[in-house]
Amino acid sequence: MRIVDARVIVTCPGRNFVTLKVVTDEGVTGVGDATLNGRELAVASYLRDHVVPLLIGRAGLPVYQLLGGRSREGVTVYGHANGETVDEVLTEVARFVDLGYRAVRVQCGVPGLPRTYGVSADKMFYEPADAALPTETTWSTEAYLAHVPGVFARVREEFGPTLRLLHDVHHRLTPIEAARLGKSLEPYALTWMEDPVPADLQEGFRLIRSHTTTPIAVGEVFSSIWDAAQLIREQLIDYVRTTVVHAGGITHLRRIFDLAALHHVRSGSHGATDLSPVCMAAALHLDIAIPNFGLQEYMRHTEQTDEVFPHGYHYDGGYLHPAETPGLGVDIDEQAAARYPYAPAYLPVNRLTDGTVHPW
Ligand code: EZ4
Ligand code: CO
Repeated sequence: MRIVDARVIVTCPGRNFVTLKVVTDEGVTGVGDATLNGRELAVASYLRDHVVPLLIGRAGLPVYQLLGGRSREGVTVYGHANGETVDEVLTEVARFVDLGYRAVRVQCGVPGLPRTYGVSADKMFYEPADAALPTETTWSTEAYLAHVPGVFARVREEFGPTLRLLHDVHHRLTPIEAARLGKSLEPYALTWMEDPVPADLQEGFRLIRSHTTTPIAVGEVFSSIWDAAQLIREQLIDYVRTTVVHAGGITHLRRIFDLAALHHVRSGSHGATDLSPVCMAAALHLDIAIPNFGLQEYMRHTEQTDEVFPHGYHYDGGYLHPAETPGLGVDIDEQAAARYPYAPAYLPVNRLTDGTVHPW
């Protein structure tokens, strides 16, 4: 589909309007309002003489071009390295480094806790919704806070100062506990400490912020700009992790990222495997276009998922690249989808060692 004509229509049905009508070779047309009150003809000339010649022959564009075009060559991604023991973690980090990753999230088992968030037997294909009924996990803030700094000390020792390291607290601490964790991780220069506390109480982040320079990322469960507005305006976070599918689609997410840009906050969209390749494709078009892109989470989907959602984005040397085909560049193979019927799967519940239910 190509643009074959673009006409500027100036009319005055009671008042002046300048309208641009774009016509394609497939008969699809589109209109846009270009009225500038009192300067209508200047805009008409601008469009006719300077813009329309640039449009002829174009169309069928990938979404990122509609968002203003590329700001960068590729989308820097991070992967999930995890292990029960520190040695296992080091092996997993090395695997990501060998694949070209420049940023790695590090999660480690905690001695004394039978299962910990972020640690999986499946390694790269980690899926926390792992059973038809919720499994139970155990939590101890004391054991966790005592163990994590040592893990990062080992990772830094092994991989040096420039590999970008991240860690997900998964909303398990109070603000003052998170402040302590952030302080204890400062020597290891994390790119971010994720979801240190549940973010419903936005002002609670002031407490964390006033104690530590470890950068903070939050927002994977936010559903609108209002969930992040105070955090962004008061510069209480460094990365906002909102996603296309949870936070209102591409247009609303763009609005959140634009507000963030004004306040030195960068994007760090959630990209767990429970977000389909459709969401990932949309995220990549935004990521490549916005000025304040930070990092994109990239948990690889399984072969079956990739089969159901054929897509044109691809990984290369630490970057994801959005498809160059029109739109998002992702499809759904309905026949393949029908071969995989719904199967109930729940996320775990989490309890303190005395049985108290605790955020997962
Ligand atoms: O636990 O998407 O940063 N990533 C995460 C994920 C979530 C899953 C489940 O909702 O926190 O692993
Ligand atoms: Co997270």
